[in-house]
Amino acid sequence: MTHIRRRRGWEIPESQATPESVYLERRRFLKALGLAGVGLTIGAGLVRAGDALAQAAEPRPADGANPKALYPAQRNPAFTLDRAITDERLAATYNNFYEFSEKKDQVAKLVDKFQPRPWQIQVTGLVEKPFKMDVDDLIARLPLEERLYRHRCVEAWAMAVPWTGIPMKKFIEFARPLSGARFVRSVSFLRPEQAPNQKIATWYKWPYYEGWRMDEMTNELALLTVGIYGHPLPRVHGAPIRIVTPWKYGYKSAKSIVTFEFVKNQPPTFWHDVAPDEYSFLSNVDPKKPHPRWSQATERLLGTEERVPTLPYNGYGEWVAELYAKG
Ligand SMILES: Nc1nc2c(c(=O)[nH]1)N[C@H]1C(S)=C(S)[C@@H](COP(=O)(O)O)O[C@H]1N2
Ligand SMILES: [Mo]
Repeated sequence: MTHIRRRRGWEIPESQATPESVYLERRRFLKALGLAGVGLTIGAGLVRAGDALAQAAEPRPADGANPKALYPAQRNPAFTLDRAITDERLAATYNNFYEFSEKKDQVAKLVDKFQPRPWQIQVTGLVEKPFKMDVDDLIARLPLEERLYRHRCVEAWAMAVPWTGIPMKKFIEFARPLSGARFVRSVSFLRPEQAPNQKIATWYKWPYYEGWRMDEMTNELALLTVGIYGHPLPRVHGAPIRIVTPWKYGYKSAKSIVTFEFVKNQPPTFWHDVAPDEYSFLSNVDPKKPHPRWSQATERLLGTEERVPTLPYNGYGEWVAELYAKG
């Protein structure tokens, strides 16, 4: 990548925004790359360092080896934060995962029966050859990296976490969709015996299903996520595999996916089907467009409880605004 990404106006130097441990970790990482001298500003050096990182293939375990050997994955320095990383325990006890509970503090208490391994991923629809594979085989074959992303729930709380994942673009290349594929949809698990609210909340159309345009999923930001805070995803965050699309409201980041289907037409989505006036297919973060029941102008940061302005595309306009320029 020869393109030099300009620093966005709202960014502050990461050394001011991140906890000391993260700052030190980053120093170590730069040192490993022989770049410790270049400082911490975002510039050509670091962008190129990102490329070097992507190319420095991590050792892969033999089939069946402990997938934990892949963690922590190397951090992609192209993605920086304007706020502190959310405390891990807080992020893991304040969850939207309606298969278990509609109460955020209850999810962590109800996930014990859920068995995210072994787990098969199915790829179907408009692809050269539909297939199924074990999630850990998939993880071992494709490149893993860590990214610091902001996360903005449609309910107006926000967090910032280090995800580990495979660029969705790489996964799509691997899946080999046909040229007629214009959308990707996901389907999450259906296991009422392991997920109590799938039994109780029968008014929802389980399993959870989501969808995105192909140009959104091949955008650099879309991350097929398998880890968080430097280790495999715990159940509460959607083990073993989920999507993260940080420029969209949180519900587009579907958890615990079992199927990806490539389709020709825009697919229905879970929340749009529940309340079409409240949740659109695209659901891009937009401070100017209020939810019918509340403003989206500001957000509450988990942990500090500070209220800060919400940014268009959750601050990721530089990556994705052009996808929507033609309406
Ligand atoms: N399968 C599934 N995925 C889901 C949800 C859900 O209820 N079920 N909730 C969504 C919402 S509203 C948010 S804000 C995020 C929360 O992710 P986290 O708990 O990892 O922070 O997951 C999203 N993905
Ligand atoms: Mo959300």
